[in-house]
Amino acid sequence: MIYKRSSALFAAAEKVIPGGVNSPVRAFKAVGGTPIFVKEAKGAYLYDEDGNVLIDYINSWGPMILGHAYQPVVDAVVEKAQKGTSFGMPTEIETQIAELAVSMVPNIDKIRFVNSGTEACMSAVRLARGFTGKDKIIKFAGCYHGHSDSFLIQAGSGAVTFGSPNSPGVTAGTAKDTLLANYNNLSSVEALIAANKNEIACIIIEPVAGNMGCIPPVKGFLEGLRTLCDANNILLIFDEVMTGFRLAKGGVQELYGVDADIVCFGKVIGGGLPVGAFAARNEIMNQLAPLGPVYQAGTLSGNPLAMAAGFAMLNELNNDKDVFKRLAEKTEYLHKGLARVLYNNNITHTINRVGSMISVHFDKANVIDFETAAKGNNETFKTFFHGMLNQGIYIAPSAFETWFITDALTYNDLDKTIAACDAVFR
Ligand code: KE4
Repeated sequence: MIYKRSSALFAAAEKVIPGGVNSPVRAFKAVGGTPIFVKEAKGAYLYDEDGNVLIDYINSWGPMILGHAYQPVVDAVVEKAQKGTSFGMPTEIETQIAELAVSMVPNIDKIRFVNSGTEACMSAVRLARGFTGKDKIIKFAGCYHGHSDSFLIQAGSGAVTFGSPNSPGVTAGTAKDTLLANYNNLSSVEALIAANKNEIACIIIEPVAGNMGCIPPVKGFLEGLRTLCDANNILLIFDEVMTGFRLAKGGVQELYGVDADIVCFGKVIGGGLPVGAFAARNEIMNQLAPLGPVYQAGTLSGNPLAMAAGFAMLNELNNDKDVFKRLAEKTEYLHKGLARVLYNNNITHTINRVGSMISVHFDKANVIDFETAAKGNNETFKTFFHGMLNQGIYIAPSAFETWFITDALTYNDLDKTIAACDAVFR
């Protein structure tokens, strides 16, 4: 693969954008090499600036669950754009997508739209603090909830990839209110609750983790968190920015049958435009301004252009009764194929998968938390990443990321991907 134009574009970008990118993981720092500049995309394929065609397993980090430039979403955006993109005043489509989301997701009566997953999670924590009157929060090592200060205490993906779990600029004052537990480890949560009696407003978690690679909750873990929250007047926040509208219509609450108090969304809910959201039952959401005292706002929140994209996307997912089954079947097929060729090439590995989220870890141990995820052989991962890329397969440029399967992938694409993996290690 040649990347002459991407290299030139990256050199130009570096002069005017920090690190040449608008989000760190895109810079390929964890795997080395020059970031790929994309010219356009359609379905499961990226067309880069050097004329290479890549099968895409990242899909903008989740949103493109039905494929790039998905026609019903494109049509909705084009049609809406011609009528104005944002007014800073209420529009009907905000109510339409809110009603649809509330009908799809359990345990929510109201939803507030924002512009990113970070905003959704940041606002959800403020709401939990306002609702409970308590200051502290529990998050899990390796989970990432966006880049607001309360979360950059030991974030997953980005910060971990850069090997600097704490970010400068986060004050000690902020850090003291964030407590760190270990994923899939209920006793670590119990210990924090015991040591901070009556001070904890919420536990925020990726109920299926995606920022340490894909890590499913072990049996009883989510149920245990629910019990601990009920016993200690703590709100349970499911950060479903990745899993929402991806793992099931009702997300992880539906898939695992565990109720959250507040649910955060991003990615798929915006259909590729900047949309985040947070949602809960009435008694919690009614605490939000202008109804209640917890302030939260946004110039472009609920703008009709982004709402049109999200509404088209959610309608497609809501009306297609087999889509999540197809996605899970394609991901299982890929899992089995990759495992077969890695085993045949004597490559020590483990693969985690939930629905249409999957990750490959080059270590023999089961990957159940941040510590075991960090044990993966990064040199093997770099060989894997570049070996696949050179064969036209784009996977996550970090061992701490998840792949996101799109329904636009054909079984022929999956077979090509499996064969490419075989070729890397044969
Ligand atoms: P955004 O602010 O990037 O829209 O969402 C933050 C966020 C919140 N919660 C979860 C579970 C997330 O995965 C994310 C963002 N995910 C990363 C991928 N690891 C986005 C990619 C990036 O940072 O460029």
